[in-house]
Amino acid sequence: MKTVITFGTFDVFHIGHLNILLKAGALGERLVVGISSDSLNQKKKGRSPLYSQEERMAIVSNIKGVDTVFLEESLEAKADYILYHHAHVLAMGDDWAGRFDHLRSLCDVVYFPRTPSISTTSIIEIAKSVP
Ligand code: C2G
Repeated sequence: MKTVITFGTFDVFHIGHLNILLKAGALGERLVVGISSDSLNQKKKGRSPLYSQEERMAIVSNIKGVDTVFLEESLEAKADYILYHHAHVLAMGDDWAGRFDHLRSLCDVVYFPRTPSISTTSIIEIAKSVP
């Protein structure tokens, strides 16, 4: 069975997140999603997500087509996660283009175009600007 793996924070879940999960899932029969932990976000973005890791895992695990979710504790551990989950394909949005090419010895690596005009940051900015 062809397994696809993808990673993300998926904070304030939106259509861009749904689109990449659907596109990634269409590449195989089993979709595994690594949800970056609160502490990893604190490290890489300097702030915690609005939604906790438990909430983000609950949302993503209930999206149709997602078979397994797990906590991504380190950005550098992708090879371990790919091997552990027996992934044949790593799929990511093209904001990460080129960043995971070194994993091509382990699995196929696919970058999808990001969904335009939507991001967690822009949603938070709009919400803040509402009087
Ligand atoms: N995405 C997208 N279109 C958008 C926004 C996001 O296709 N408009 C994709 C991103 O490219 C990524 C996935 O949705 O593949 C999750 O995005 P984020 O939650 O922003 O994930 P990020 O913080 O980039 O974490 O190890 C990698 C990290 O865990 C990725």
